[in-house]
Amino acid sequence: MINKLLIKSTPTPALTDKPPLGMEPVSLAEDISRHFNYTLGRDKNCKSAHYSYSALALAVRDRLMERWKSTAYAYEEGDSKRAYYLSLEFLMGRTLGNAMLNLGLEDPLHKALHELGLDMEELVDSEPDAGLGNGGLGRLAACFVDSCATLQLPVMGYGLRYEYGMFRQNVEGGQQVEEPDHWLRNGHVWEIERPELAQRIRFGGRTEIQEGPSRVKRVVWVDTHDVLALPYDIPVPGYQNGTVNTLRLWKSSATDEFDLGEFNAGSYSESVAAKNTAEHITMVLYPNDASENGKELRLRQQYFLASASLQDAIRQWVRKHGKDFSQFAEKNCFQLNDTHPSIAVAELMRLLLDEYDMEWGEAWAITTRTMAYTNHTLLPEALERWPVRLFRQLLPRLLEIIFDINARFMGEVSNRWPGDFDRMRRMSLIEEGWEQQVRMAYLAIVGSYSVNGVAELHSNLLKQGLFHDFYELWPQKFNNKTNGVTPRRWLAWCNPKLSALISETIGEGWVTDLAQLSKLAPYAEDAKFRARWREIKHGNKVRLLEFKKKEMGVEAIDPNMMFDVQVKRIHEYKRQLLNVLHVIHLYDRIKRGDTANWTPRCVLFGGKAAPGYFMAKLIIKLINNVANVIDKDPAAEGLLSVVFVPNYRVSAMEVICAGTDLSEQISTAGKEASGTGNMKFMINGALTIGTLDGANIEIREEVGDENFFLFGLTAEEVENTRGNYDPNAIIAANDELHRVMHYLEISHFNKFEPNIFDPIIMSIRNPHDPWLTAADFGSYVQAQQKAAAAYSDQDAWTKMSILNTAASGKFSSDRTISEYNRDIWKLQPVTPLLAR
Ligand code: 26Q
Repeated sequence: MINKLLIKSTPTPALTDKPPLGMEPVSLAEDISRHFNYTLGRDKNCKSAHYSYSALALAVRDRLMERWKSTAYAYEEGDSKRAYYLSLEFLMGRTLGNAMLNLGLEDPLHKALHELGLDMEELVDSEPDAGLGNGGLGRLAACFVDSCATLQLPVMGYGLRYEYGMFRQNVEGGQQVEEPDHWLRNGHVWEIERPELAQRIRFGGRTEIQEGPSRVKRVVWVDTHDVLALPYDIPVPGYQNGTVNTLRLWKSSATDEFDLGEFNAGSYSESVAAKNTAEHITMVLYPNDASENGKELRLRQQYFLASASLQDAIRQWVRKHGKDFSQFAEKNCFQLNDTHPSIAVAELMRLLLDEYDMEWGEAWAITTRTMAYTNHTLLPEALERWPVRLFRQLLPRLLEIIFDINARFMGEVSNRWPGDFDRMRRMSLIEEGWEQQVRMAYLAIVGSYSVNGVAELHSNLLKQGLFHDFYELWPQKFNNKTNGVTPRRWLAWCNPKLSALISETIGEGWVTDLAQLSKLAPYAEDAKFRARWREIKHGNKVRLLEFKKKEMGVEAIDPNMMFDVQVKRIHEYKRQLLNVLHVIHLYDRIKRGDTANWTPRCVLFGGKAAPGYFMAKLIIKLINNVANVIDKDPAAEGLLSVVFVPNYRVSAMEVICAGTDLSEQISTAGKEASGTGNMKFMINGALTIGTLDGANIEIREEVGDENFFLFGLTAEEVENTRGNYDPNAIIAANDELHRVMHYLEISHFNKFEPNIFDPIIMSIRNPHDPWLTAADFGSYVQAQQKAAAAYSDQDAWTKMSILNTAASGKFSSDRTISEYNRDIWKLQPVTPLLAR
């Protein structure tokens, strides 16, 4: 149903010429108080920070709302080309602080809250994180929508509104214990429900061939079990530019007539159960950041997102252009965040063929001119595959379309390489074997006009390895887009003191043009500037210690220690284990009395393990056991301290990255596609110790080798080591590693838990260890020694810290998004009516 009122009033003065809401302290205080008393119905006896937070958030939301509408009108009026970022994950974290910053409301709100006797920090901290993602890929999506709004690009994020986000992590007896994250329990002020835009999603059933009036035969998908997709819109403000874009999250819900059908058949309980299956789809985020193979509910989630989003985009198109799709590909682009939403390729075909009666050729031309695919992993085991059997059962019409796409594609391959049957087998969308599987990455490549990796090395390795056959066929599809992070959250918001110093020194332009940070480089030679830089880092370290104390109780740590930090998902390829082995080595040195010229260090770990990932959970246990032994040993006091911060999340990183001295980026070369934590640390003046992996390579290129602690095998050396790796010989030849292994092998850290770390010991000693931990230990220890020595010269360290921030401009997601736009989306920026 088209809303006549809205259409009529589209840009009429009545709606747009209302005086904008006041942005000064008095109006703000009035609105906060009105929301507290009337919208929320509270009074002076209400002491809960939650309601004050909600009142504040609603006052801020009102200011977003005006700009949100005026942005929507501007896009509508200009008939702009649009891009849609399809992602199963958006790891947004908190919204309030970011909204205040982007609306330029921080100062006036400070004053308003002061008048009302409220504490801004307490209110900001009472907001739960929106943890609708696992890690890098989900946070990247959040940084990207921020940059799109700041660049005034008409881009909408499409995702799922999970009832339960990423689990909360507790540590009990050194072990990870998962707790559900019911983040919506106290309501979510930032979302607007749009039931009028609900979409119907089909599952199950079967296909039939029917005689149609216009065509000889027509496929229809019948006897389906339908589910409704309800959109919830979240505002995404640009930085002080009047643009507010939309993140549209879908929630699943039962349809009415489905219930009724079952009810009429007399099976009331079955109908309630069916309602349950419908509502389960968006119940929980899969907490696994490597593919969890074959889970039906996950495939339901993926199709639900793809179908609802495509139908929504097509609805907008048809409203304006009717059923004329001739310009659709010029005006729309769908960016697929990994293969997770890649069923969209087949779904767009289905919608065009079956719902809009298009011919195959025309539909395929539109699909392959609108889809673009980003790959985020090189690990072959993480490539998504779905059993054909599951597809046939859940999405029979989509399976037919995938087979049709494959038949035509195989024709193309055999044209290009006649008789090369091995190549056809390798490139087929269908993997043969004891059970046929659909290869989702190949579906994404075949259906897209652009395929990109997320750092130079990663993109090159895709072309040489994983996707080599496809690169030979379509070299022009392949490109690189090195990741970035938003400077608003990851410097302006999370490090206010450093931001103020930077703005005072080089002006405020860096907030939307991070390359301007290079103007800081000369100040590395200015002793006064260095002193202020150092003082701010010290303050941030104190803040980090307070955060740690709040999260896990007291225990004094000296802020003058070097803060050596590794926070990220726990994965064997990320090698938290290598870091622990170095910690044990430092402990061994202390026990041997080898502490001349010692640099005191606090080694901080944080990160979640997938609940079913045994080795990752065991590594958490090892970190905690080692931390325990070291913290109880008076010999280590003041020299070495180890901390595992439980429940690592976006809002924790905001405190952690600002207070870090040394950033650990130590994955086995060739395994980390890019990394983005590495960038957040660099921007905030941490030095990196790292391998030549992912974006580390580009970080080192930007800052120079003299300001980076490099170690380890290269990706090429890693590949060449396969088959002739002898970790036991390395251990025997390296006294330091030998001693570390001895500590583990005499159960020094698990005296009362016999053998629990045996799997870890065996993995290090295994000649087939894919992560080559022993191979890189020696050079890692050397690089760590260099870092320690450098830190003991505080003046030299501070210079390097300043130079790291100064060289970090490339790693803004604004730069990344400008490149996506220049090479892939080709959108025009749009200034809304209510600019600012
Ligand atoms: C797939 C199928 C079923 C269940 C879960 C999944 C799944 C979910 C999340 C698979 C992978 C992920 C997340 C991957 C991820 O975060 N990759 C990281 O992406 C970052 C952004 O590009 C890179 O910087 C990191 O290097 C990469 O590891």
